[in-house]
Amino acid sequence: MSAGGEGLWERARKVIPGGVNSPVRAFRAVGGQPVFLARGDGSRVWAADGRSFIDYIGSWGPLILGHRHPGVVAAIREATDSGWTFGMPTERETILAELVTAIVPSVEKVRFVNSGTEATMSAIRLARGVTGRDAIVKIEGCYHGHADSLLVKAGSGVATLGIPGSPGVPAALAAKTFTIPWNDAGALERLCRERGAEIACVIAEPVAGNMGCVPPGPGWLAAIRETTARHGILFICDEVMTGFRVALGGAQERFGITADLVTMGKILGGGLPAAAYGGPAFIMDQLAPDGPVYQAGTLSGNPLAMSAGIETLRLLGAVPGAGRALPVPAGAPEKGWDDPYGRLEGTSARLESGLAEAAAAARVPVRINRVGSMMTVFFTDRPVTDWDGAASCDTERFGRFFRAMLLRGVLLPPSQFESFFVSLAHTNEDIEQTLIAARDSFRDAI
Ligand code: KE4
Repeated sequence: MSAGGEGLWERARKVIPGGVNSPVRAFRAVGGQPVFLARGDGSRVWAADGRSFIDYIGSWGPLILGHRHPGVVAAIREATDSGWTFGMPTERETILAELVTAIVPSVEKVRFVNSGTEATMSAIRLARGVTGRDAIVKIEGCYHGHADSLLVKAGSGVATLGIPGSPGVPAALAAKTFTIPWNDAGALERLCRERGAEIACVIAEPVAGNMGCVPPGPGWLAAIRETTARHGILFICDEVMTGFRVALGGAQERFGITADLVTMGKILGGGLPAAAYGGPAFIMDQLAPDGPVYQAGTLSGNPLAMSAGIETLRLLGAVPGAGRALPVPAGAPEKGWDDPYGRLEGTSARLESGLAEAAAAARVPVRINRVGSMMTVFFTDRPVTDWDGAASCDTERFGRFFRAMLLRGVLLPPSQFESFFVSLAHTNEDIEQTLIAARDSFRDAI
């Protein structure tokens, strides 16, 4: 089964490993050939052969405004008129930093990098640098990019030292990463009591998006916050996916928590390569050039990406501190939506309930987890509250559902263990079309 990609894929595989620049795009988890896209606009994408799809990947999170929003197009065009990279400071970086520090709780200073991996890798180095401790804790099922210390899998038993999750990760480094189960405050408590003096940080997605969408259980985020504080361990809240997605101030705003360091990405760059990590000034000032912890980047704070990010956050309702006016690019709409997150909640809730009804009508057992405009349809008959629950899903059945939806013009993320995203460009008509496709696709999935 192809969707505009067979010739392109064969060609790509000759010069790019697997024909893709990120493994999940190869459709290994769902079967069939990957779709090669050629264009996107609003809620839709077009394959190279002209077929179009309602898009729920949204570039894996960045496109909360949909593809090619006119405001972001205008911002990018305007930035190209002045030149788009200098390797020297520009005001655009300061404007975006002022926005982030005004809207993201706990962030007084922020350093821009180019990907979520760079953000989490750097935040971990900073945590290790300021605490003088080497060990870190990650949560089973969470993904924070592909830095060595984070590509580990749980050893046998709970909270044991990590073992390499990929060839090329030195065992000695993996052994510095502890892994505990999601939603298991007891495991965190025991680990910190026994090994807390060695641990620099706990890094966690506040809403797991990379085992599929799994919300924090009652008290889970508060337990991470309280337990780490008691042991002098930094809490790194990885909001690369949830930042500006589940609320303008991210999951920290939505769930009322304040981490020590926050990593951001995806929406922050409006779909261009930009990410960041931030926190209180007394920690961030430990970074070079003021402090001893080194981190650098040729294209960090790239004015083109900064412009796309500024316009994206402006359209989502962000205003900088001290009431500064934001630049409105020539040709951009004067203002964004009224209540964008309320609007996203409405379309996302309709999609969730419609999918649940469609699955029930086809007698297919599913569990749908949703936080705001990120959600996952798990093919299982039991609640999914952690990695074990997600891993027990019927991935074959998900694959059949995915392919059936693709044939009916709906593009979902090609893996059971991913979240899909509703954007402000998704109309009620898009949602209804998706639900019509789902009614038949659930039956095909059996
Ligand atoms: P990047 O290095 O891919 O920009 O960001 C890594 C990252 C860090 N933290 C969180 C919470 C993330 O979700 C990600 C990346 N997310 C995946 C989607 N599951 C990116 C898609 C891909 O790997 O192609």
